[in-house]
Formats: sequence, structure tokens, C-alpha cells
Amino acid sequence: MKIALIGPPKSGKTTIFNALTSQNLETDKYSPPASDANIGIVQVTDERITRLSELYKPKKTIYANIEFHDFPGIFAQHSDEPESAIFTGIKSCEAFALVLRTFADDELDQLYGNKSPLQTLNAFEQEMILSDMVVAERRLEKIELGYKRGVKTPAVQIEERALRRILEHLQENKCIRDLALPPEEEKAVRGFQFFSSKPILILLNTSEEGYQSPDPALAEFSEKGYLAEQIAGKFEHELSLLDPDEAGMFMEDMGITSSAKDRVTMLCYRLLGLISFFTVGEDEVRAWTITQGTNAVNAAGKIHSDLARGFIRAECFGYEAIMEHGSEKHLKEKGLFRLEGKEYIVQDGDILSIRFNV
Ligand SMILES: Nc1nc2c(ncn2[C@@H]2O[C@H](COP(=O)(O)OP(=O)(O)O)[C@@H](O)[C@H]2O)c(=O)[nH]1
Ligand SMILES: [Mg+2]
Repeated sequence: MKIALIGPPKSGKTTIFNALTSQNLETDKYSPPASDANIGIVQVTDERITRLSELYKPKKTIYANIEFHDFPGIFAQHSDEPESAIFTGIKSCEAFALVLRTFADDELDQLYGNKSPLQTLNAFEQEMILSDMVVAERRLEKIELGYKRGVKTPAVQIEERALRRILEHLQENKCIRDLALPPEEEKAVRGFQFFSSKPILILLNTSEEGYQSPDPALAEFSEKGYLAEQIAGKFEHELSLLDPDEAGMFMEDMGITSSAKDRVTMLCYRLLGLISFFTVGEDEVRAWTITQGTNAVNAAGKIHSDLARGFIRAECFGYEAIMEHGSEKHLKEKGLFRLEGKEYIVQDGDILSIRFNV
């Protein structure tokens, strides 16, 4: 899973990236924006994997991970082209974390203005809508040219219908993520990776003092249906560089129950509607990330395409059950070891073993 950290210049994207990845990349007030994204892979803390690993004592324990891509400020220049490398990079991410500055800084106010968080979000969404309109319009022009030359396949017609619907929606100043397209149309335009189709998580980068009280903007965002979280970026970055015991003491003082990394990764799961299932054994205990509502055969395909192709049954039991009864043998005796078919909807915390034949 790839999450793009985006936001206005100097809102603290790299500072938060540092906090999430325990790195120490330079952050400063005056340097021009970097030309490339910083990329970091973060292991998703999951107590359940830790405990399963204690039980099975496997050779390898593999947690889920999230890639964070820290992009230089975008939409700062109006020369930004829809096909630019940065845009392409951002669009390859599944979701956005929009970093907004709420810590006070007069100099940054003067250089970059001091819009409220909500105004900044609106400005970003506006730019996304405009950029998506350009992409949709250009593609529609090409399709029409094709029609004139006699290229009018059913597939292109589906795409055209989808793009017209999208364009109309964008012209009403609405994000594509709020538009429900019929599945075949959604599939026809998926490749465009429209900006405004991606879910957004709001991260308010707050001063250490400001962290003590919730920013009023948090309530505004949640009222509008956005997931939003307050992060004392600079402080959390310092914490991320300490050893866990030391960090724990400081966190207690600040009234922070879990690290920025753990809070943000959890929010990314919520934002994208993700859950985890596990595979266990002597060789490996491992977490797999799937979308809520995924069936057993598609979950098996996450592990390996052969497992989906030759799927027979999923042997399944719950994390809670194995923790309560201590071994698979006991689970079998209690009848808690199930066999599930292709259509079974995998639940968060399920432990699966796929029987297959290819
Ligand atoms: N006081 C304070 N300063 C911060 C915080 N986060 C970032 N800064 C400062 O803001 C400037 C820009 O930060 P940076 O992370 O490079 O912003 P980016 O351009 O969004 O990547 C730097 O001088 C940081 O030290 C914060 O939480 N509190
Ligand atoms: Mg930066």
C-alpha cells in the first residue's frame, strides 16, 4: 500500500515523514522544494502478529507494511502539468495524507499565507478537480477524433460514457470519490487514477503546546466526513528517534497513547477500509492486508495466484480462538476449526490455510 504525503510548501510533510519512518531528512524553512519524493517503508504494528509469533516460533515473522511517499509541495505553481513526473508519482499512491500546518510561524505566514486548514483543503480539492477535468477533457477529445476515423468499439463507448459522467460531476465542483459509477464504467477509467477519486486523510501538524487541546478544525473536518488527526510533527519526530522506553515516558507526559506512526497507519487502514488476515506455521507467521468484504478465493490470490486458481477450501480459525485455546489441536476438538468455501467473506483476524490443487 502506498500513501502520498501531500500539502502546501513547508506544512511539515518531511517532518511527519521523518516521524513515521524514524529518519532524519533535512527539513528547513527556506530551501526550495525537492524535485523527488522521499520514500519510506513502515512496518504496521500489530500485537496479534507478535503474539502469534510467540506461539508458533516461526523462522520468519512478517508484519504488514505501508509505503509513505513524501512529495514536494504540489499545486504551488500553475505550470503543473497533468503528465508531470510528480503528478504521475502521486497518482500511483492509493490514498493521500494531506499535511496542513497549524503551528504558528509568522515568516511562513508571510511567505505562504495563513489560510485555515479547511480553506487549504478546499483549495487542494479545487486544484485536483481542475486537473482531473483537464485529463477527462483531453481523453474525450481523443475519443471523438477516433470516432471520426471510425474507431467506435463497445469498450471505448463505455469509457466515453464514464468520462462524460465524471466531467459533469467535476463541473459541479465535486470530487470523483463521491460519484458512484457502474462497475464496468469504473473499471474503464480506473487507469486514469484521477486525483479527486482518492481518499484523503487530514493530518494537522500542530505545535507541541497546541497538541494539548484539540484544534477546532478537527471537528469541522469530521463533520464533513473526513478522517482527521492532530500530530505534533516536530515533537513526534524527536520521539521516533528515541528508544521505546524513553519515548514511552515522554509520550505519557504528553498524554499521547500511541506513536504518530501507529496512529497514522491505523487511520490508513480505516480510510481504505482494510483489514488483516494471517497465515501461520513453522516457517512463517505473516499478516496480509485486504479490503473489507474480500472473499476467501481473492484473499488466497493475495498470497499467490496459484492458490486462487487451484482453490479448494480455506481452513480457517480466529485469532481470538487460538489465543484462548492455545493450539490448533484444541481448536479442532472444540469444533472451532472451520472449512470455508470460495465465497466466504474473510474477517479481520482470521487465520487461513488454503487447500489448493493446480
Ligand atoms: N514549530 C514547529 N515547526 C515545524 C513543525 N513541523 C515542521 N516545522 C518546521 O517547518 C519547516 C518546514 O518543515 P518541512 O517538514 O520541511 O515542510 P515540508 O515542506 O512540508 O516538507 C521546517 O523549518 C520545520 O522545522 C512543527 O510541528 N512545529
Ligand atoms: Mg519536504
